[in-house]
Amino acid sequence: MTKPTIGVLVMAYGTPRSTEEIEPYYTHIRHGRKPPQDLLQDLKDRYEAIGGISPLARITDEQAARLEERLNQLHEDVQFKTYLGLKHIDPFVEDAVHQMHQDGIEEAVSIVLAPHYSTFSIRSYNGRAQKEAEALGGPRIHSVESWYQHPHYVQFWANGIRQITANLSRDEREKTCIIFSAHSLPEKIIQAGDPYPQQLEESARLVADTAGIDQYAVGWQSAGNTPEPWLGPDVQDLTRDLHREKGYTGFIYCPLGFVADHLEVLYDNDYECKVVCDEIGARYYRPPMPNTEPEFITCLAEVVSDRWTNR
Ligand code: FEC
Repeated sequence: MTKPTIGVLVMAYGTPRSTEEIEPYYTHIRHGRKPPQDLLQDLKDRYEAIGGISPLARITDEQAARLEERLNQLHEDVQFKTYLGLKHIDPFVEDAVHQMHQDGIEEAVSIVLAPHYSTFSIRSYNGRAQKEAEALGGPRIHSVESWYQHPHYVQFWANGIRQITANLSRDEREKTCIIFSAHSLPEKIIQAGDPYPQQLEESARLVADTAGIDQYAVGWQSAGNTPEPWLGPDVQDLTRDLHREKGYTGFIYCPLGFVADHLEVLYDNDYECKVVCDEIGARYYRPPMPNTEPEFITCLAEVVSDRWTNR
C-alpha cells in the first residue's frame, strides 16, 4: 500500500543568491519600491563585509532537506515532503503552494523558520500560503503559529551559553551579561496587541532559566531604515547602557529570533555589536546559530509532527 504524501511548507525570509539579485530582493522587501542608490550600496557593502553573499540560501535548503529526513524517520504511516516557500525571493511562498497543488498534495503543515509570532512575520507568511491554497482549491494547510517554547530550542541556546560561560573565570562570569534579541519591528505593533514582544521576553526567560543564569537583558536588532519608531532598546545602545550602568565587561549575544547564520547575525551582531564591545573594552561572544544542528532539526520535526497529529 502506498503511503499518503503530506506536504511540509517550509517558509523562510530568503536572500539574494548573487550580487545581481540584491536589487530585486531589496525592491521586494520595500513592497515594490526600488531602493535609492545610497541604500542599495549600503546593503551591497554589508553583504560584501560578510563574504560577498549570505550563506542563508544554502542553510535554508539544508534545513528543509534535513527536516524531511527527520520527519520520515519519525513517521511510518505517511511520507512527508518539504516544499520551500520564501518571503522575498523565488521560490516564493505562492510558488511552493502551487507546486504542492500540482503534485496532488491534499494536506500540508506549514512552518516558518522563525520562532516568535508577529503580524509582520508569521501571520504574513501563513496568510499568503492560505490565500494561495484557497485560490487553487487545495491543499488544506495546517499552520504552525510559533514554536519558541519547544524544549529542544530552549536547550539548544542554553547549551551554547553554557559552553561559553564554562570557559570564563568566576570574575569574568560575574561581569558578563547575556543579551537576548530578535528582529525589531515598528513600535505600532504594540498598540495593535501583537504578542511578539511578550514572546521574546518569555523566550529569554526560558533560555536563561535553563542555562541557570540571571544576568540578562532583552533588546531588539536590525531595525529598518524608516522614520517611524521601532521596538527598542536597540542591542548596541543596550550594550553601552549596561556597561555604563552595571559595569559589565563581557556580553554574550543570543539572537533568539533567528535560526541561521545570515546578514542580520553575521553583520549586525558579529560586526556592529563587536564594534561597540571593542569601543568600551568589553569581551564579545555569540553562541553558534541553530543552522542544521541535529537538536534543532529534531525540534522542527517535533513541532511539525505535533501540528500534524493535532490537526
Ligand atoms: O540575506 C540575509 O542573510 C539576511 C536575510 C534577512 C533575514 C531577515 C529577517 C527578518 N526581517 C524582519 C523584518 C524586516 C522589516 C524590514 C526588513 C528589512 C530587511 C532588509 C534586508 C533584510 N531585512 Fe528583514 N531580514 C533579512 C534581510 N526586515 C536586507 C532591507 C535592508 C535593511 O533594512 O537591512 C523593513 C522593511 C521595510 O522597509 O518596510 C520589517 C523580521 C525577520 C525575522 C523573521 C523572519 O525571518 O521572517 C521580522 C533572515
